[in-house]
Amino acid sequence: MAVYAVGDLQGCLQPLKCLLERVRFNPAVDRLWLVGDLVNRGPESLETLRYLYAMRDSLVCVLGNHDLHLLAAWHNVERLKKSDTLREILEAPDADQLLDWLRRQKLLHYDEQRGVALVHAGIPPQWTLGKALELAAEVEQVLRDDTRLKLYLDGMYGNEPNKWSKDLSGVDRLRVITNYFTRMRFCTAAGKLDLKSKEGLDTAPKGYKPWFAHKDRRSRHVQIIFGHWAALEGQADAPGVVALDTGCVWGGAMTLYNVDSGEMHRCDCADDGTPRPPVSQLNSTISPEGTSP
Ligand SMILES: [Mn+2]
Repeated sequence: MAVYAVGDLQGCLQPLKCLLERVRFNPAVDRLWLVGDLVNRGPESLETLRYLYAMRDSLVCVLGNHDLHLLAAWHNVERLKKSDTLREILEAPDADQLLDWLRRQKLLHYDEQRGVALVHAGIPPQWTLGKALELAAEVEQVLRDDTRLKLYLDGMYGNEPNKWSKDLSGVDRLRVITNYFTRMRFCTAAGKLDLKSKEGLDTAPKGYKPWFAHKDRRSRHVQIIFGHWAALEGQADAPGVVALDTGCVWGGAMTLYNVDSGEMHRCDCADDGTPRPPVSQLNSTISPEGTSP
């Protein structure tokens, strides 16, 4: 049995198939961990979701900002933006089945035996792994709760509050937890978020660093596998963190990581014949910042 983790798919199904063939992935015995952002921007979001749903028993999946955006659009189609490529999912006859599966996924996964965590954006420096798991579970419970789901999805957009406090309650509390796990890039040592800067490492405001670069980060004893940050190009310069978003949807590559051996595999995403946004748009469209989760 092998465990693999794969970077942001964003509707790019062919490179995923390329990687699974490369390692002769066997869904009967092997496991595939997904860092989230399964859909949006890429060419085959609906087919990607269907493909994953069909192999759901072999997957561990954490949600990304684009996945939450899809769930919000499922409940309120007005949430769709011009740059989204999610409408085909919402209009599919099997949409309810796929999205009901999606909303039962986690924000944070921890494999105790391996000492490895899986999360879309990261774990903020001020939280221990235990605290992070506890807070992720709060949001996961709301996602599964029909009576609270819509209120959460409508209220999750926005950049405030920009820092965790145990005194937060209601949708503000859920929003900041969600932003840490699914949108964070730069923050202070105390966990104050900057959600406005672009992806480039040189864009951080004074006092802010990549979440994983804070020396006293309380989850530093656990390996953390994450995606979301294509500009890192798979190079997070800190021990114990594995950055897997290598910008497939922008014509980069998709990366598959063997969690036990550390071996990396890449399949190129540029040559599958699908049209892509020019690289010049990368900064403005790489993630639905500002108004999206
Ligand atoms: Mn993302």
